[in-house]
Amino acid sequence: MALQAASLLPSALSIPKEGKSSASLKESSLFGLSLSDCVKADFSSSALRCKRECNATRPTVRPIRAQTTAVATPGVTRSSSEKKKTLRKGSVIVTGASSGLGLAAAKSLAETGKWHVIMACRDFLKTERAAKAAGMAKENYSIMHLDLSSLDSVKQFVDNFRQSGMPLDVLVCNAAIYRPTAREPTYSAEGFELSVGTNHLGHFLLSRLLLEDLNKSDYPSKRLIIVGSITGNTNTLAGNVPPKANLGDLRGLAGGLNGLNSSAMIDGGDFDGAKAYKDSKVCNMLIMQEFHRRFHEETGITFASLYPGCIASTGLFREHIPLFRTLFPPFQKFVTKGYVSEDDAGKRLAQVVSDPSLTKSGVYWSWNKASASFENQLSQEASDPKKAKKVWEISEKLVGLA
Ligand code: NDP
Ligand code: PMR
Repeated sequence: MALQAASLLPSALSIPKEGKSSASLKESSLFGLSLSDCVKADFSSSALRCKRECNATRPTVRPIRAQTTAVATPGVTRSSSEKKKTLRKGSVIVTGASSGLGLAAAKSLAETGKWHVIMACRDFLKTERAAKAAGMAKENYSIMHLDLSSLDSVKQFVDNFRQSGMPLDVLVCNAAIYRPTAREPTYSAEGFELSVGTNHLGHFLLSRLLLEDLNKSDYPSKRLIIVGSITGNTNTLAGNVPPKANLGDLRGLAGGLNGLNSSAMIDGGDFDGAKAYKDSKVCNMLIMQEFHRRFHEETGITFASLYPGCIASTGLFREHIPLFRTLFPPFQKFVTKGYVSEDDAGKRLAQVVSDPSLTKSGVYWSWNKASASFENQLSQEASDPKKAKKVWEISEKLVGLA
């Protein structure tokens, strides 16, 4: 089994907090239409994990070595004197690789034989089954436990990863939750509204801690990729479907998003699960740019984000009402024509991880109808450097880095 480490950790706690009145409950919507009868799906993560020691199946801790059939990629040859050296396998962490985009990208990278994928997931068994079902060869992946809704879990993951002795060449922050039918906020282990807590704050701490590891890598192209989305960008039609992303003056974020002495929403408004997701995506895209401004020149690391297309049938919509899940894929296929399959989206993300032509930093990638990548424009809010700096500074305090 490709298990490297899966720790028993206090897992995702989504605890409804007291103190929110029903006046703040939001109607859910289907394609923008109000639906009062939709049912809130319960969200609970698998609480029990297999406890395994980091090196249980890896008796000697050492960096991943090139396979016997290692390929010398022209774009990654380091200098003329080293020309004969073949490049070792790249080592990439993908969060949320148990399904959807993350799994498809993991599969796409693994099957090149040039990458070892560390699937950083909260549900070990689900991930192992998914990797097997996807036909991933066991020497091409490891699974490590990571629950982004717990900062302790994030720190534990970083420790486990370091103990494994593997290098880190690329980090992909992909995992996310979307709670469009939630009528009340639920909270992460540290008491942050769960969508922003998981999608933004968990990834923020993870990438801040792992920056050091990325920096140590001797791989020719080191990258930190944070998955964004069109729905966080109000300069698009999709981004104008209510509720629209809007971080406002960040008063809710500054107050800790705890729903008690501050709002659970970044802008300080009433809770709205769909908006919380879109706001979290704006944070993802802002943070990628702030990383670029702070660290690209000094480290040479490429920081990038992307919108992979509308992958309308992934688990992201698991909490949406059944009617939405039935109609959304054909709507995207035949009406907006924004649909993309999991496989194709996975190839796009894999391109951003490994394509030698996509090394530009500070960029938000999208793909045109011919499936060619291009550098897309972010909305005004999602590209506002002042807001990015503020989100960064507040987030540092919330995750205990400042
Ligand atoms: P999926 O639901 O299929 O994948 C989300 C992944 O995140 C799952 O592996 C899930 O794990 C994981 N995850 C959720 N919560 C946590 C947590 N607390 N700790 C660790 N992992 C967690 O959705 P997608 O593949 O669609 O989404 C992947 C990314 O793509 C997201 O960032 C999303 O915003 C983005 N995106 C998706 C689009 C789409 O149309 N689907 C469009 C644009 C962007 P588990 O299996 O345990 O639930
Ligand atoms: Mg959208 C070109 C038009 C386009 C695209 C590319 C998307 C992508 N959507 C488009 C248009 C529309 N959508 C229109 C016109 C409507 C109103 C009828 C609409 C509605 C809609 C809903 C209700 N769309 C949605 C929802 C969701 O719940 C999804 C969402 O916001 O998840 C956060 C969603 C999405 N539309 C997309 C994409 C990519 C999503 C979901 C994924 C995401 O951003 O992560």
